[in-house]
Amino acid sequence: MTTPTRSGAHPRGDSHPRGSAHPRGGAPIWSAVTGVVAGMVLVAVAELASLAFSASSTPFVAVGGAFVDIVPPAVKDLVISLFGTWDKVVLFASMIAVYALLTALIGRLGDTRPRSAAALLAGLGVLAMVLVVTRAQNSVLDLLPTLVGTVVAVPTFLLLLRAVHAPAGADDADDSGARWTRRRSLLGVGAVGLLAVIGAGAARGVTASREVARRAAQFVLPTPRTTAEPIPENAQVDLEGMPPFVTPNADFYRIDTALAVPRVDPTTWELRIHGLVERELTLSFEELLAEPMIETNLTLTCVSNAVGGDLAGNAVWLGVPVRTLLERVGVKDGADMVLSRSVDGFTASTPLEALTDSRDSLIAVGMNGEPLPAEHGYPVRMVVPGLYGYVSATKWLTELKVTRFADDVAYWSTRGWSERGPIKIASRVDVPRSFGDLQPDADGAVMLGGTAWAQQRGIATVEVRIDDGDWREAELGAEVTPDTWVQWSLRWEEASPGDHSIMVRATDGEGEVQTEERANPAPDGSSGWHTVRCTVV
Ligand SMILES: Nc1nc2c(c(=O)[nH]1)N[C@H]1C(S)=C(S)[C@@H](COP(=O)(O)O)O[C@H]1N2
Ligand SMILES: [Mo]
Repeated sequence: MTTPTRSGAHPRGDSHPRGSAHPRGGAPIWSAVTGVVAGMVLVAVAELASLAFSASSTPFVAVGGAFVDIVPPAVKDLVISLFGTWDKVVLFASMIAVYALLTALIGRLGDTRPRSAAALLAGLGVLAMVLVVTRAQNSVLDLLPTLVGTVVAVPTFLLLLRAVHAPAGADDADDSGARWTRRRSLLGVGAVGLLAVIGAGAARGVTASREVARRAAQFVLPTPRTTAEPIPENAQVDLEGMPPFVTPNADFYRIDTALAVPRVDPTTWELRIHGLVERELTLSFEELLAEPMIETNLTLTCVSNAVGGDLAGNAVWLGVPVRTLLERVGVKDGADMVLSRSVDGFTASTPLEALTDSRDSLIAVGMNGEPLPAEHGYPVRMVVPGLYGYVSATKWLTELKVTRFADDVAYWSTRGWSERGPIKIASRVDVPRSFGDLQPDADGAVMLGGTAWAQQRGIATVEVRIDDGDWREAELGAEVTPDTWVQWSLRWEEASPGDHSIMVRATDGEGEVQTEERANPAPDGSSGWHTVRCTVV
């Protein structure tokens, strides 16, 4: 008696449509692959369907965005310190890995319990839909791409599972025929996977080219009423390896929680100013452009910047002083904070006085003579001298709520970061790079160089200490404003061959010496003296 029975030697056989008598050495792996391919179909179809919606309507972007929102500050800090601005690549790669693992497990389950497996796959789709619609910039309609993806992926999954397990035909004895049919099924699975990859790639490509087209249609910047201080030539230390004094837009560091850069249409954009004000104000983009604008040099820095890190950039910003708009709406007594909000739901809490005192806090539309790049907040963002970006530099700005610290909490403040973020004094060695070589000149001297900043107070002196020597005062490049970084250089005369350490500290315009005390970025910015090790060759 060789007829398989339900309780017999083939316990897994009952859910296979037929052919439990088939040896299927590869089936477990192939069912896992089937799960992964079905998962790819879900994402690819959703990506393609999202072309009719917004970039943020794809499940991947929504799931990643939700993940970014719940990750604890310590982890965010670690990821940024390990990967810098590659953080998003790392996030997407880990998401892909987790997703591949989950769908592979679902595929494996499909081997014995196809219905439950299909339900789980659908469950993943539903979970993604929930996350899509709860993203701030999305509406209910944005769940449609994921819905379509799920509706296509689930039956595809069941079909592929059946194909992978299908016997040759009625005649089980025809072994070569069985192998041939099997090979065809596996090829089919591969082909569907390939199609999914091509579809997703094409969708991404279209999104990217739309971005290019949109940029081409950007507006012409208005002329400022007062132009920025001209940058003297000697602001830039003339030494190979020094960063440019003005950071080109394309090289400007980018830090934000947005996985898909929000695409804001300036023709429908509005800025609403409300809260503790005498009269609310809503400005269209055209109205904003008609406001008197000023230009200002300002170095932006991120609270996540580690000692010696490069999450800082210096640009010329063009915009409307926040002060003038706040004067127009009339701030009521009791207000001490302005909560700025982005189209993607990010918020920052800026102390009211930083927006009403004499500093150049701007509602900015221009960066280094160009409209804001999409990554840096197009069409409108805020910049505030003296405060870290997370409490002031809201990109894709759409709302200012005049309020009180007691009543409202900003995005990062609910995640363990300090609700106020004045920038700490910072200085770093740029030349040499860490573990770099230094080549002495004919006189046996080497040039050292770096950058220092203390926005609002300015940098008074920078000192450098080589090995255990005395502090030596560095030469400073021209200071453009107290809100911009300065570059420093030091000629080290008697550089002796061998390994050395180079340490730097700055003193701000108020006489405060940068503290040696090491602090991590969380909760309110790193501190400590930057030291690099190098070799004089
Ligand atoms: N909408 C939005 N704006 C944002 C952020 C964000 O996550 N979302 N991040 C802030 C932080 S933490 C910093 S340091 C600056 C960085 O600005 P940049 O990317 O133009 O350098 O933007 C700020 N504005
Ligand atoms: Mo930041």
